[in-house]
Amino acid sequence: VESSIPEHMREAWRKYSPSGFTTKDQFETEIVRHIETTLARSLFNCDELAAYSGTALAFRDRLIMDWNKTQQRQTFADQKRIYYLSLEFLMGRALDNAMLNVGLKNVAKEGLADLGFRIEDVINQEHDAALGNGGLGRLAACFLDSMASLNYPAWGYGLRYRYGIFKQEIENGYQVEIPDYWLDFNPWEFARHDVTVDVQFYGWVNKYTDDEGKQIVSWQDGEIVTAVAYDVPVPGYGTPTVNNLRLWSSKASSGEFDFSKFNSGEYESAVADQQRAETISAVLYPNDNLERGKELRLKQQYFWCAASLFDIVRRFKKTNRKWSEFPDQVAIQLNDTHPTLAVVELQRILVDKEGLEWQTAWDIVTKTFSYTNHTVLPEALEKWSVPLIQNLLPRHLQIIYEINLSFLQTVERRFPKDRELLGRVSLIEESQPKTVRMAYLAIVGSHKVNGVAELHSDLIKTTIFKDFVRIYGPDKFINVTNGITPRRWLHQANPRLSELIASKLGSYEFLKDLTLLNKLEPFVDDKEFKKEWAEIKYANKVRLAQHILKTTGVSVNPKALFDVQVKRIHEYKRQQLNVFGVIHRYLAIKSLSSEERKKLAPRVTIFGGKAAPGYWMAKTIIHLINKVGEVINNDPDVGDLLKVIFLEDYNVSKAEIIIPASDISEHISTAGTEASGTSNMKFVLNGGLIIGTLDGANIEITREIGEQNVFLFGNLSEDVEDLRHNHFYGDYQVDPELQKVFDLIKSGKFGDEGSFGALIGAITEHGDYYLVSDDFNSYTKTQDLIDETFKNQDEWVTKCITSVARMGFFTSDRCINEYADTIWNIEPLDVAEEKQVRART
Ligand code: GL4
Repeated sequence: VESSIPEHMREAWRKYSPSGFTTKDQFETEIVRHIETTLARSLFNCDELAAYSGTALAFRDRLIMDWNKTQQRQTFADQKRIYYLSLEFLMGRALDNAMLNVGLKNVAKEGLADLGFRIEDVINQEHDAALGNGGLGRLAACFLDSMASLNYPAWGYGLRYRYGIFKQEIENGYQVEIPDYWLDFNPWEFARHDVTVDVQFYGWVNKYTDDEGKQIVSWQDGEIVTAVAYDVPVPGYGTPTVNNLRLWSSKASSGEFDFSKFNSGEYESAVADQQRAETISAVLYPNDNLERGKELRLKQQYFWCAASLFDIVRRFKKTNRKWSEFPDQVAIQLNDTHPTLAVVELQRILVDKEGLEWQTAWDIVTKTFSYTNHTVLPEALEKWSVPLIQNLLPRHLQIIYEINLSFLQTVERRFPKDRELLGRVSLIEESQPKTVRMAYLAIVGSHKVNGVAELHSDLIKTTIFKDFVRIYGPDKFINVTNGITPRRWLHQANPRLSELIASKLGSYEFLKDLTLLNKLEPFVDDKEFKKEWAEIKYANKVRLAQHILKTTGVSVNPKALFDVQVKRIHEYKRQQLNVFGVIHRYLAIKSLSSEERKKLAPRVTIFGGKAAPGYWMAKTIIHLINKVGEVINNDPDVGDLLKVIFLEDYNVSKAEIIIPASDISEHISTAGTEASGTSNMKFVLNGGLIIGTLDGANIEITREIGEQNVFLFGNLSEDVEDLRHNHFYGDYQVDPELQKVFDLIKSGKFGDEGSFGALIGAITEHGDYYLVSDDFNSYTKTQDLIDETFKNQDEWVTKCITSVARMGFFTSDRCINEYADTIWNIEPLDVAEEKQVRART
């Protein structure tokens, strides 16, 4: 390619191509230039937002140079690439991350100081990129960071929602949702108006035989919506690799937009068509672990899958390879079942467009795809109504039926006459209306299926996918335990702790190889080190206390034990267990004399998290927490012994303040319900201990850091079924201490007895599905043990340091390497040469 360009042109290009700032002076030149020209501001009206914008643009320039080179390098290397398809990418802020990854945060800090700004204030101007709900979306973001940091040729594909997850406000104790319009100024994306894909919906299928006797299938008419690519650079840490996250935005296709209508004065209907197209990428569905079969959601899924597949196939075709080599060049990971239509779409492209034989095409498809399951909750498993698909994607429904037919035929041959098995594993559920079981389609269309923590991967094999293990054998189903990026979740969120660790280990190499943390263990007896460790935790708590005061008006004592539960609000995550425990503690305090109270360990219980707007029970839990807080925080008998805080609008950037400030965090889901959890890893990595059930990754965290460093409680997942059964058929009674909590709530102490009664009723009348009562005693006893342990600060800090030292396993780098080796079969790109070039310049 390069040799086709004349030397004098190449020479000029080389001479003038920007090299990027490295010094403070160069940075200041860049930022001032951007503020004055790109933003048309000056010294006299440059506020913090403008300073942020200028800084972001200066760093963007640097990233985009590396981005260009990375893309060229990957094209020349011509290796297999991984495409990560996810409907959610919960990226958070980009500037701090970019500065740290490029390694120029100090340069920026000093440059900004010269210009009259504090770097923290500048960083705080940025709006979070919140294109996700919770753990699933944040995992995708951690994976992008690791894939870039490890130099894998990787692309993310998602949707460019105009509105991310809603902003949460609390009014009179109730959650209120505010739309999250985040695109006013977003320097981190590049609109590629030249990279578009036309995506078809509705219409009908025409099947005929052509003159040569060949079966032709064509999908005709319907409507066309155009996908426009927006590229977001994803910088790796300490490497020249900057990968790409491509987000699709929908707009009316120029062919579709009816100019004749416009001319004839039907402006309104012409504009309505346009708006209908733009609606597809307008808003993120705000549910976590819940599926609601809405047509617009199906449209989003197909729109994004079709655009991404077209793009991937287009890139493959440029290499002029045979179709049989497609799986040697392309791996596609399905992040949950949301992108499962991509399986059907690739089969459609290969058969209908490229003319491959059905079976040849299907072999290519199954070698290309792999699928990650993220939940066993039945209400989260996607099932699309057959009539809905029939109408929106008529050709895809035919293909699904054909896939099903040939799959069931294979099953029938292997297990003759097992009619029930056929019914159970069919991709079509014979319900009213019929539905397509998307998880089953994803399994059939993939060569590997993985769960996200050991227990979860075992559970999917013995419960929801049991029959498929019989059919395909056990090797198709594997475990890849989740991980988190230590760059954002240690170095960025907790810079002082990262620095202290680096001072002991001799370098920041642990950020690239987290297992090096084990070299901290010998320091657990180092007095000076422990003192510094404790000081850093205290400083982080002071910072959070200031945030709490500013946002809630409640003053909390940073010397108290900070007990944190931040995550989506969901009955299975059991924030209700936590708040009932808080009321139990309140009753205990009230029952003591003022002398006895002096012996108690003061505690601040902090909650945060969003409830899906349509999830009434979750909203009621938020309301109860806030009302309990009002009563307890204003009771003079309690004082500093107990404070209850609900932090508004929990998101990635708030997590970066909250997590480093925790002493204890709560991961207390009913055993067998939380597939993995990832905040548990973040808290421990930041020197906090956890209270948790034997669920998800808690189990592996315990194995790594040692049982003596974790506060475990509650029933085991293997006993859950029997316990539930017992609620209805045994002589079952609610825990007596919990009953006292209920009595207080019902007395009206916290108001709103009606709604809160429903929370109680779920436990006392409706079978206590989440086993709150069964685990209550064990939970409160364990909380008492935590109080006792916290009183011995020296022992506590020892536990914290030991735990951090043993957390190396939970980096997303390990996790991505496992995916690369066992599922994707891809290699990182060699960037040694590029690094040398860089070192020379
Ligand atoms: C989730 C799980 O609930 C969570 O345990 C897991 O850590 C996360 C990433 O694998 O995926 N599944 C869904 S759905 N939402 C999640 O956060």
